[in-house]
Amino acid sequence: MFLSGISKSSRRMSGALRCHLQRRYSKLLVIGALVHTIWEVGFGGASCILREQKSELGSKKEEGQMGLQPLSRVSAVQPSVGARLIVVSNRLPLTLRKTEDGWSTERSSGGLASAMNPLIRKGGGDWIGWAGGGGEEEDGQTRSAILAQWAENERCFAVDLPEKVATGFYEGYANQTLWPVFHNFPSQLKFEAKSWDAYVEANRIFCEAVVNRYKPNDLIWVHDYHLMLLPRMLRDRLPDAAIGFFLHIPFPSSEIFPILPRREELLEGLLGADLLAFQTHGHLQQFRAALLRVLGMESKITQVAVGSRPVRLEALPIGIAPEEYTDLLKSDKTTTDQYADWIARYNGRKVVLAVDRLDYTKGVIERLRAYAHLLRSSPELKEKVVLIQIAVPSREGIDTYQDLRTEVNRLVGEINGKLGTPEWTPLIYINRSIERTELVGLYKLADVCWVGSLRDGMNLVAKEYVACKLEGDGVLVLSEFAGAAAEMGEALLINPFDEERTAATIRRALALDDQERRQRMMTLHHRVLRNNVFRWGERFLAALQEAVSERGRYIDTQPQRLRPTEIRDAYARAERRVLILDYDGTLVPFAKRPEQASPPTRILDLLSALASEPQNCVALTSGRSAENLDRWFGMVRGIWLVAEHGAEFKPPSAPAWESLRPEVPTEWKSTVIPILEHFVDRTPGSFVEEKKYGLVWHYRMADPEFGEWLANELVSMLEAMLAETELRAFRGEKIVEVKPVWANKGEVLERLLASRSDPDFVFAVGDDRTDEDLFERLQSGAWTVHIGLGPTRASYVIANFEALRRILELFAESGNLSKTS
Ligand code: ADQ
Repeated sequence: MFLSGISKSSRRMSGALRCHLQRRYSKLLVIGALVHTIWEVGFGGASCILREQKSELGSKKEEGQMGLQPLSRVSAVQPSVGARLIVVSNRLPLTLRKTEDGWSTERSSGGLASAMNPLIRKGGGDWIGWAGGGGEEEDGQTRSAILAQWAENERCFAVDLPEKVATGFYEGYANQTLWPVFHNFPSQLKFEAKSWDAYVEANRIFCEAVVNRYKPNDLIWVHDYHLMLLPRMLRDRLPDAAIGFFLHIPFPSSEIFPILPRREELLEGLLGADLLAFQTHGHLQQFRAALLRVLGMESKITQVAVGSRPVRLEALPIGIAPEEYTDLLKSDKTTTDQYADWIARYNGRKVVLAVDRLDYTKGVIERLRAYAHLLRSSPELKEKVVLIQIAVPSREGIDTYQDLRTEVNRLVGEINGKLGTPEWTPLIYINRSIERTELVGLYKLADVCWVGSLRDGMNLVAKEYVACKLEGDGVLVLSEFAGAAAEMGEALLINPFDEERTAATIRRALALDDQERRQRMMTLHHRVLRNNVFRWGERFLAALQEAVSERGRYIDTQPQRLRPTEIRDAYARAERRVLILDYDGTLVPFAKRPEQASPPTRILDLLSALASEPQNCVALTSGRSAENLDRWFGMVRGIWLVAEHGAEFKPPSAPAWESLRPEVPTEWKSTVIPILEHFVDRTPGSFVEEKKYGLVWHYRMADPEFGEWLANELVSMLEAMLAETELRAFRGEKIVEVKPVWANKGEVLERLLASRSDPDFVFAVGDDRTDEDLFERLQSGAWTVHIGLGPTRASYVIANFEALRRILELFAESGNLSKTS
């Protein structure tokens, strides 16, 4: 049967797939509704839905567009072993504040500073970032003197942002638009065009600062969501520079990312880098899905091609510098004294610890509610447990954060007021930054560390706690929505949105038996020590250097322009030739409807002339149906016809078509057709074509931007649905096609080559993805030719169908010449 040969589950496809499709179909309707909403509401309207890819991203070939633009070539640099590092992040590890007593320098808080500080201290490098704003005008000279000292002593180079730019950039687009969307909180999204302008301007100012410090061979490492436009800006100014980007926060799902205003610019901004690294594979996959859906760009797991330049993609989970914590534990007096204090204070009580920036993504409110639930439902814990919640103030200029603070304060009062006793305060709430020495003492003290992020790139607190558990005591309770969960499976995982079960997990953590606790903790401890921040930094920089070298190799493997005279000479010299020609987009331009692209007489004559040469085996390969090819090319003698991308073929003068597989199942079509029809309903001008083996959704006549957008949506949806079957969905020129995976031009190649033993000239030409299967199978001696721009495995490129006709005419002429000579 049709689906045999892949897996048992896929053999049961018709029923299983049907259910699967039905389940997915309901999702499709939701997505369809979302698509519709965005279309209706606008978010900037159609103009922001999908812009044509441009400049380095390559422009899409349109009918009648002749010229092939030269590929932009960025030369390869070989960074030397001791290459200098330039780190660029929004904040420097130092923050300058204007106080009543003058200027004060503080250490910046937060995960990025915690991670990068030890790395830079150990490995060296210049750090460019914003020093914090305010007061520049009043006391500019002293301020400049302090910043000069930072540069001299700490290699920290401050970027000054005008106040308006700083506010729009930091509190505006970065933290009220990007932050909520990237953490899957679309309801918190706020957008103003002027804050976007400030974001662009801030990135531009950072770009100037980097360009001013840059020397050839430097490695530039850009950090996080504040600077997503910077890689592209830098690439334009420093085309040869080695540029890496690390995203500390999660990348949102492909259903949420598209709601982001200015999403295309952000993706294009990132693609200026040589290396894009994410905290987890999940985030990386979401990024790839966004590329496909928003820019229509396909990518491999580890790479995406931007014109002729590869961008490497990596998942590199960040670590901590464990010694920064363990050294304090072992030998710091303040830590030891403070630990002794805490022990005395909480003697006999179990301590649960939570440490967060006060941010709605960290799940503080959800934690407090779950804690209240725990206390109410577990009377045996009365006076036996204390939750210490450390909450460092964050982004207080933003209303949402003030609301959060108010609600947290209310809950703290309620818990202690209603559930505490005169002898027992169940919740200790510390709403300030605390010293590392104190934090380490708390980590050592805590029986349980409760990380309840609703969404988090990684979460370093989880790793810091585990690092401090030298003896393997303590239990980590970790949200499954923190990136850390991907590599800390020995923690007790929670869904922080589920108050009741979270409370049950905390109860379990408090009662976990000694052996299990130690086993879990020691495994985590060793892993955190091993996968530390230095290893992460080394891996990032090694990947960046490799990505830059790859740029050089990649250029070497890019197709060359085909010189007509060169191939004509090779053709003329050959005695056993195979010519494999795609049809639509290759021999003829695309027409509005498939039936309108009938072959002009000139093409039929050329094919006849080439097929009549005894040295030639000529094959016409197409995605069209056998019936269509028979109608148009049935009269051309001596030609092979290959229909439906290789599913069926007809050798010259054979009476009937042969199929690559004996049986032709069709039952799946009745499930996929309604989905395609749903897209037809939403997309005026589009239609469904049913072929013997496949189904095609054509949208050439639809609004181009909307059509492209929906096509990406449809492919990602179908790909997920069809994953375990022999069917695949792919995009062609203004089409989405579903067909069996074995129906490809590469499969039929063997039959073709067998008909011309030991050929000394193989010429294959095509313009779309289906031709890539063929190019991949052909050996290096073959003349594989791709028409137009875009990534290809072919060895050569030519501009368009007209250039191909000229080459075929040269072939035909040289055949005539050899006959007359
Ligand atoms: P953050 O959102 O800042 O970082 P996180 O990873 O938890 O989140 O790091 C917080 C850091 O601040 C930790 O080093 C912690 O010890 C420290 N800290 C927290 N509260 C404190 C307090 N009250 N006093 C002193 N120090 C405190 C972003 C992403 C994360 C990602 C990091 C690193 O949001 O998902 O893990 O970057 O990539």
